Amino acid sequence: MATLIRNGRIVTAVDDYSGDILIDNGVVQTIGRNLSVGADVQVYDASGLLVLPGGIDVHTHLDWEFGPTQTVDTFGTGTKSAAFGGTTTLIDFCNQTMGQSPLTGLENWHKRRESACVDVGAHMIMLDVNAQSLADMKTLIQREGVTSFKLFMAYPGVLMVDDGALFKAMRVAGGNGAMTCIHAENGQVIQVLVQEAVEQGLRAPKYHATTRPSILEGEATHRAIRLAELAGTPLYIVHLSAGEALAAVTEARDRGIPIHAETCPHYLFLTAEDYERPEFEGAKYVMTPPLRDHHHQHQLWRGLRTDDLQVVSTDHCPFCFNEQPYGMKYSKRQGVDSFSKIPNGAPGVETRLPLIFDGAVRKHGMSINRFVEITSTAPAKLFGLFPKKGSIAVGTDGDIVLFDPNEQWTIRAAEQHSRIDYTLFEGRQVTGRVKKVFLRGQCIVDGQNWLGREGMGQYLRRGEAGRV
Ligand code: DUC
Ligand code: ZN
Ligand code: ZN
Repeated sequence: MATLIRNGRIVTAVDDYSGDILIDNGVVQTIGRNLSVGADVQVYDASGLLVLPGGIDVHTHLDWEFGPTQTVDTFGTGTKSAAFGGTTTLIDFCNQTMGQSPLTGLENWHKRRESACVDVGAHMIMLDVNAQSLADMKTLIQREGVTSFKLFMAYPGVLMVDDGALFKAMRVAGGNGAMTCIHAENGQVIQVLVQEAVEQGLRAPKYHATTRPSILEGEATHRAIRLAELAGTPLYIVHLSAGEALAAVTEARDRGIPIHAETCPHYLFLTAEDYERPEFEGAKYVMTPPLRDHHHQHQLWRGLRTDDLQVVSTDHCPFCFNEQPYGMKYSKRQGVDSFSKIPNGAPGVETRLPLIFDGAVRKHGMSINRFVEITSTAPAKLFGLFPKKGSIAVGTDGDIVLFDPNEQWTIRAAEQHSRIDYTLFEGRQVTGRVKKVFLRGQCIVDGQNWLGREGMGQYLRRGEAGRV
C-alpha cells in the first residue's frame, strides 16, 4: 500500500520546508503541497512534527562474539530497538576468524542477520591478513558490497593486527574503493598498564579508564593516519573519544587528507566519574575507549561544529549488567573481581537520536540540518549508501522518522526494546521524541506500538566508501 505523510516539517541536511511525501513501492515518489490521493493510500498526519530521514547508525555489534564474550542482542532485538530510536539502517561489524576467509565471516553474519527488522550493511573486521585474505577483500568489495574494513590497533592476542598487516589491508582497501576503519589505541602499552594495575591490586572499574589513557588513543590515531596516507586509503576513526586523537584528525583534514571520524553519545555526555558509581555500577560504563573528562568533551563538541567529526554513531555493543536468561555466559558481573575481565561495551542504539537532538540542537545550538547530517546523511555518504539512504528526495528509500521536537520524556531501560538490562542514561530527561518510523514506506513504529517484523530488513550492498 502507498503511504502519504502530510503536513510535516521536512528537514534534511540542507532543506527545511513544509510539505507532503508520497511513498510507493518503498520509494519516495512525489513531494509537494496539498497532494491529493485515492482511498487506497494510507495517510499519516505529521502536523507539528519534524519529518526526518531515517537515522543511520554505522557502528553496532549485534550477536557478536568478542573474545570469549557475546553481545546479548540478536539482529531481531537490536534492530527493533534501533527502529524505536528512529534508526532505519545499521552497518554492523562482522569478522574474519583466525585461519579462515573473511568471506566465511560474512556468510556466518548473513545467517545471523536474517532476523533484522531494519536494513543492514556489513563492515568486515580483518584479523588474519595474508595473501588470500587480501584477495578476498577485493571479492568482498566488488561482489558483496562490503566496502569498509575495520582493523584493531588494540587487544593484542584477540583482535589486534600489527602495523605491517594494517598497512597491507589499507593498501587493498584504498586501491579498490573501500575505506579503512580503525580502532585506534596502542594495545601493547595498554596491556602493560593493565597488567601492572592488576598486580598492584587495582581492580575497580575506574582502572579501566586509567589504564587506557587518552595519549595512547592520540598516538595510535596519529600512526593510523600516517599509515593511511602512505597506503592511499580513506580512513575512518571509529569511536573517537580523546582530544589528542581529534587533534591528529584535524591536522590531517587541514592538510586535505581523506580522514574521517565518528564519536558516540556516551563520550559527549558522560565522563570518567561514572566509573565511581557504587555497587559495581561503574561496570556499566566500561566500554573502549573509556569515558574521559570534560576537557575531552569540549573538544568533541568543537569537532562536531567544525566538521572534524562527521558522524555520531553508537558502538552498540550490549553486555547485560546481571546474568540473563539468554544463554549468555558473560555479563558485566564477570569482572566483579577485576576491571580487566569486564566485557567492554555498552548499549545505545535506541537513544542516539533523542540524546543528540536534546544535547546538540537544544543545548549546544546545533542546527536541525546538522543534526540530520551527523546522524543520517554523512554516514550514508561516507559508507556508500547515498542517495538511496540518508535524505528525503524523489527516488530515495521511504525511510522516515516523525519526530516531536517538544515532547519531554525520561529514558528508562525498562521501556526499551533491546535485550540489555540497563541504559547508560537511566533517568535522564530529554526533549524530543520519535513518534512514528517508516521503513521503505511501511510504518513499523507507531508510538509505543511495534508494527514491524523480524526478517523485513534488507541487506545493503554498498558502493564506494570514503570518497566524499
Ligand atoms: N571496539 C568496538 O568498536 N566495539 C566494542 C569493543 C571495542 O573495543
Ligand atoms: Zn573498537
Ligand atoms: Zn564497536
